[in-house]
Amino acid sequence: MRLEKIILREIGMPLVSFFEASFGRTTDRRIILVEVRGEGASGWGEVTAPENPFYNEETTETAWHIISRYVAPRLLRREVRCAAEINELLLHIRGHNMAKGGVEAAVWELEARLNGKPLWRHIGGARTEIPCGVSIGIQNTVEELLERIRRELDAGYQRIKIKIKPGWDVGVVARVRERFPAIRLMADANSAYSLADAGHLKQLDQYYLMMIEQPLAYYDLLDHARLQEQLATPICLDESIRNARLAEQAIELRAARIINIKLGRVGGFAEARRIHEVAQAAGIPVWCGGMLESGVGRAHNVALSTLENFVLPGDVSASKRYFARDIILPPVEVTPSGTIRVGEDPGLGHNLDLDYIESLTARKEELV
Ligand code: OSB
Ligand code: MG
Repeated sequence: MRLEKIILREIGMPLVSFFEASFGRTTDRRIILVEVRGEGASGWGEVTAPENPFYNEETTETAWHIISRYVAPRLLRREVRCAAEINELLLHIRGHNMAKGGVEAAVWELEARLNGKPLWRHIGGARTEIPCGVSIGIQNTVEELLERIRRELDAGYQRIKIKIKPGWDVGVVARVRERFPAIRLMADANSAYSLADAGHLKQLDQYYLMMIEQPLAYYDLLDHARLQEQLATPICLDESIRNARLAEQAIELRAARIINIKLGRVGGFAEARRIHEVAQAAGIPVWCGGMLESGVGRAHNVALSTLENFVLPGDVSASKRYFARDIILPPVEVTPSGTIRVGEDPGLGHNLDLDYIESLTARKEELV
């Protein structure tokens, strides 16, 4: 397979409502779309780096730089055997997984299209319907949070994740539990705590959460293992799991009982599949996380979620929860029972709304 051209587009998309995590509030997305052209077809990917380096080190700006300066020159004008090889070709670029992952995923999509297969089958997916949950950000008041939860439950979503931070944690979870005693509920701290907070976090045990996600530092496995020893609530790692080796280390240390896999954070489908395998072999369930993606990244997340060990509902939800209008047609939709179904159309399984993408484009670069 010869990759002829990589086109980067930065699009601006306002969120229908702000999304707040412990690290800050997002109101407008700046998303890099990657179009990889080769063999007369196009594959599409999305860079999931956020606007600011508050989730991990990457940003929209750094990803643009890394792709245009390092990733594209490495992949263009050479014979690439298969999409599964891209990860290795980019190993010399340290870190910057989201930049690399956006391009890697685009090559998988291109390859799927060239083979006339849906992306989810091409990566080895096993299920045609995936269970969905929602991630609900920190709200201005607990009443607003309760109202949002009710809306998402009415829409059919199978589990609710709320964001927590110091000052918006035990008391909030208590009120959510009081109102919704039987729902599948979990909390994501995005690294807002330290091991010194173990006693405080232990209070969450009484609310029988499915899991607490990434309570401690984004790079720390050892302290998560120490915290897990003290908690009944399972710890799920997100930020800390950047590759399959770290997943092995987390499992061996008992730092996590559940793993959140994000395509971008781990550098694409090849590494996501390796983490999926490592976890499966150890009896650790996984689920697919989200980064407020547009339809392109969302469709990739749906495809990833069809792998066998994605047994827990992911943060993979309908386009309309994020954007008034998505860039793919049809948008990602969720059934009344809180699932997304995949079909047999090749590649992404959605059409790109190219005119709309063009109208959202703030900058564009063609790399040859
Ligand atoms: O930690 O899972 C996270 C959004 C942005 C950055 C980090 C996270 C999130 C979410 C929302 O929780 C996931 C989504 O709905 O796309
Ligand atoms: Mg998270």
